[in-house]
Amino acid sequence: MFEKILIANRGEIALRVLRACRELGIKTVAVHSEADADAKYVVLADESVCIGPPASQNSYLNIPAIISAAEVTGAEAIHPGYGFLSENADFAERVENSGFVFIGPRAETIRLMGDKISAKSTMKAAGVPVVPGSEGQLPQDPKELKKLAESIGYPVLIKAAAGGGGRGMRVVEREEDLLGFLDLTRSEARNAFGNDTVYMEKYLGQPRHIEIQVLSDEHGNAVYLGERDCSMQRRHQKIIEEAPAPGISDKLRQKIGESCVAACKRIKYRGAGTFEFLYENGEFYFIEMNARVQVEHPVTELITGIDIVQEQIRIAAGEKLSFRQKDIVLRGHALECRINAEDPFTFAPSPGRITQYHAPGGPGTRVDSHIYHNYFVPPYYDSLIAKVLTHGATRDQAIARMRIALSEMVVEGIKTNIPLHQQLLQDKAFVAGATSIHYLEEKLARDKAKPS
Ligand code: MV4
Repeated sequence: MFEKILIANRGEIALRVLRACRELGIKTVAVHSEADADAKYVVLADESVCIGPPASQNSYLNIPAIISAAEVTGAEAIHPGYGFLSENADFAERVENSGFVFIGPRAETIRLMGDKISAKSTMKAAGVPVVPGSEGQLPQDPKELKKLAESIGYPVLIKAAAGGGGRGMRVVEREEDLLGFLDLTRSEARNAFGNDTVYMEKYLGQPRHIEIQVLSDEHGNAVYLGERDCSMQRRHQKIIEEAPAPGISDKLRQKIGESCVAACKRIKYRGAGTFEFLYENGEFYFIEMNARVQVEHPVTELITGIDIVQEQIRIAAGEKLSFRQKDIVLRGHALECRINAEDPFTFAPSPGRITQYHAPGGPGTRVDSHIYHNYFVPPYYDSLIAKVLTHGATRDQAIARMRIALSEMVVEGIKTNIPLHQQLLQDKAFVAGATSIHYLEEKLARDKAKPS
């Protein structure tokens, strides 16, 4: 096992990784920007290194500064968390070429999954069900393009190969828009990603977003840890996640889970990963793979009892998974509410000093947060300040516990989206487990038109 790990991230996930290291008896190095000098994880870490000014570009994305910090502190491995450099194949490569272990997949796997066309064709070949669409690159000939769209069936969706997470997509409802929208998406992709490769898929109108968590070691062992439903989102920012997904049978879970495990073995996947699916009319359709730990990983931890971050570290250290698929039992139901420093209804960011803070607690409640009384939420980064999680024997119990947790939580001095969460926890469709990826935006539009 490693003796010292450098944590190349900030906020709640830096603290989450730090806690995993401490439990494994591993020393930690925190790297931080000038704006995060008084962060909790910086104080708790065994060592810390300031890597630059507040802007992420000059600090948390500053590859030479992070590698130098690992060199001067004698860290053996680097945990990238999520966001920032976590899915940057060049970073993973430079970390390994500098003699450190990257806690995540091999650079080549990150690159494969970063190109959404190669990710999809890899998964299809491995037996994972994918959204019907073009195979590889699109034809040049307009007639061929129209024939392809016709055979997929309108509406179709044009997606950038270098996109993902909702960037670089356009729905085409009818043939007369096809060529124009294709050019538009291509030029947007060229501007945004420096790569104008696009592909085409059947557009699914009302899907849910369900993802499968996997762990895969370097000895050919892989497991799936069930699924999460992340349909409650706005502008591709998830706000509530849960596990298991409402209405997924054990049989269907097993079928889709086994296909993900087969894919992991086939590509020799290393570490924790997530297969993202759209789920509509009882069918799963793969869209993307995330080659990192995700914000919402704790809902899976609560129902499986497995510490995903510790497993990432063990796998990176070359250990074998200590459990098999049959050892994994899903117990009860878990919810996560992402608490953001923002206006609950306009979504305008609300950085500033926290003048009062009381965290919720009690049976089945977990709070992952780096904030504290008098903490200053800096304006430079993501607005996530806390993840409030509840676990119960049933979904209803997890919901009841979440209502209580949110009612106990006090964050003053800044605005938070707690009031929005409180509304959603009373929402009929949410409580019935009957939403889709468009539900929240449609609800917000309705509420705006007709304030209750
Ligand atoms: C889709 C889709 C409908 N049909 N693909 C958006 C983010 C990116 N990961 C894929 N996305 C979508 N792909 C087909 N063929 C709808 C979305 C989508 C979405 C997906 C997951 C979560 C939220 C979403 C919000 C809008 C659109």
